[in-house]
This record gives sequence, C-alpha cells and structure tokens, in this order.
Amino acid sequence: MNDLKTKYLSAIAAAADESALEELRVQAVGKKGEVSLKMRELGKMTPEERQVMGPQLNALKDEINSALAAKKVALADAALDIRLKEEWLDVTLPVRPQRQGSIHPVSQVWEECTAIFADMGFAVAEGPQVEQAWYNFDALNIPGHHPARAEMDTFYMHRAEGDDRPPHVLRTHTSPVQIRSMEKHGAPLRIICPGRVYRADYDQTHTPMFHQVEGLAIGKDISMANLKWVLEEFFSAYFGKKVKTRFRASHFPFTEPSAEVDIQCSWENGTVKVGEGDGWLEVLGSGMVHPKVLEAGGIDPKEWQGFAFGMGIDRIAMLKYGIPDLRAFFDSDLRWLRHYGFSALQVPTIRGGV
Ligand code: 2NL
Repeated sequence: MNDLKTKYLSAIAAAADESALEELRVQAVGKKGEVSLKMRELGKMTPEERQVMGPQLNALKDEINSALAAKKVALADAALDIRLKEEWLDVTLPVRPQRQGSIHPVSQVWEECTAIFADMGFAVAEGPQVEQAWYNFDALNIPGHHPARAEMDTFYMHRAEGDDRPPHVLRTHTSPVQIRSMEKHGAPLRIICPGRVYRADYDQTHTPMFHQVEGLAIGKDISMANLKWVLEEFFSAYFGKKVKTRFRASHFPFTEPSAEVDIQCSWENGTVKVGEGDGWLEVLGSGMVHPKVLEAGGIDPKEWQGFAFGMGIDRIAMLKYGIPDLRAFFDSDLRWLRHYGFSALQVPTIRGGV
C-alpha cells in the first residue's frame, strides 16, 4: 500500500497536463484501477484483516483523489499565469482613425428651431409630403386660378387615364400639416411644422426641394403682438443676440392681416451680418390665420383666432453659418459636407431671451 501511495503521489506531482492527470486517475482509482482492485480483494479477507485494510485503502483513495484535485487546480493556475504573461494589450494606444459622418446644416438648424420653439411651448407636427391638393391649396384659401397653383410651380402626381381620384401634389409648403393638426386636435393649438417642400423652380436661390418651418398658435385672444414676441424671441435665441425685426404689410391668401418680417442686418463688402447695422433682410411671412382657413381646419373662427408664420430653414442656415450657395446644400459633395457639417456631439447652439 505504501508503494502504491508513493508511486501515485509522485506521478501526480510530476503530471505535465490535465490529460496525464486523467490517465493517472483511471490507473489508480478508476473502476479497474489499482486501488479499486485492491478494494475488491477485501471480500476475500478475514474480518480482522478487513478491519485493518478497509480504512487504510479508503484513506489511500481519498489521499489520491485530493492530490488529483489539488494538482488540477495547480495546472489551471499555471496555464493562466502563462496566458497572462503572453497575452496583453496596451490600452493607452490611440484608437485607429475612423471617418465620421457629419450632421447636415439643414438637420442642425431643423433641430435648433425645434429646440427653441419647444421652449416656447410649441409641439412638433409632421405630415405627408405627397398631399391632396385640397389640403395644400383649397383649405388654405388658395383659389383655383392662383399663380401658386399653376402647373409651373407645383409638382402634380401623375394620374393614369381614367383615374378619377382627386389630384395629389408634392406639398409646396408645410401648411397642410397644420390643417391636419387643426382637424385632429382642434383649438387651442401651438405647433411648428418643419419639413421638406417642393416647387418647380431652380436657380441661384431656389432648389426644387427645400425646407420650411411653419408655426401656428390658436387661442381665444392670440394677436399679432404675440406673433411679434415669439418671432423676436426666436431670432434672438437662434442668432445668439438681440435681433430687431420689421413688420411690413403684405398679402397671403391664408392670413389676414398679413406681414412680411425683416430682420436687422449690416452689409459689409458683400457679407451680411444679422443683428447689427441699419439694413433689413426679409426672412419670413406671417399673419393672423384667415377665418376661412380656420373653418377648413374645423375650428370655429367666431370663437378662436391665431397667428401663423412660415420661413425657409435652408435660408436661415445660410445666414447663420455663412454658407453662400443654396444649390450646394443638396449636391452631397463630401468635401462640402465635411466643411459645413456639424459633429454629432455638438448640441444646438441656442440661447434664451436677451
Ligand atoms: C412665406 C409665407 C407663410 C403661413 C405661411 C399658414 C398656415 C396656416 C394658416 C395660415 Cl395653416 N398661414 N402659414 C402664413 C403666412 C406666411 O409663409 O413666405 N414663407 C417663407
């Protein structure tokens, strides 16, 4: 028994890996292992012999089993030590350079507008870009003979011969979204509608697709004074300084009275600077919502009134970020995008009332 013990304990101590260890386990304490065979011989012994040999064999078996378990742990520890020495990373190395996309100026300004008007309690509404002519024109008190409706300015959806559905257009402004909001939510209402709009026009200052943000506030006693405050608050937050406004009487079919709004600017050797000097720049159209338009939206004009305005997102983006050519906005030129684009981490630069 002592020979067996010395033989296996030293073999276990010398085992090089887990498979050698398993082999030793089978040889010693496996079903047909040496120790197990010895245990089977107990049956042939006298009770006195058995009383001596039984416990000794059991003790030997236990000792071998714990030696096997201890060696297994030691082998695993040694293997881990080797891996820890061999495998390493320098976490202080800079990451591989990665090309990053940038936020388009239109998206940036869209977000800025949304944030500023949200602070003044305006919710954002969106709607379809392919719109029924009724929502785009009729509901807005734009008559059938109005020049804005002419085939020249408006993209009409193709109709197959015999297709008698009412006409659809690519919306020419986001006003139809506001009509839909009036229908859906009723009054009171305070929303802005940013979005893509389409007009058949292409030159230095016009692209067939552009972006607009319209605003609408309807209540019991909302007036032009509220409109003026909201717009001045907006321009000051957007340009980051107090910006004077000038309201000029104008005409739109969907507002009465109507006003075009200019912002204060200076012209110095060909560049415009907003919020200084004694020049003026037209940036939006506005007015009190026409009673017929309220009616079209399902709101009683005898009970409710409100203001509306519309301005070009692309145009105010050009003004704030000094981008000279509108057409380049939609060329997807990577050099242009890298130059005028914004980092994804850059939060909108807006500031509160001045
Ligand atoms: C412009 C003119 C304007 C509106 C848009 C509007 C919408 C509804 C009712 C009444 Cl639902 N008005 N929108 C009002 C006045 C002017 O846009 O020149 N935009 C660049």
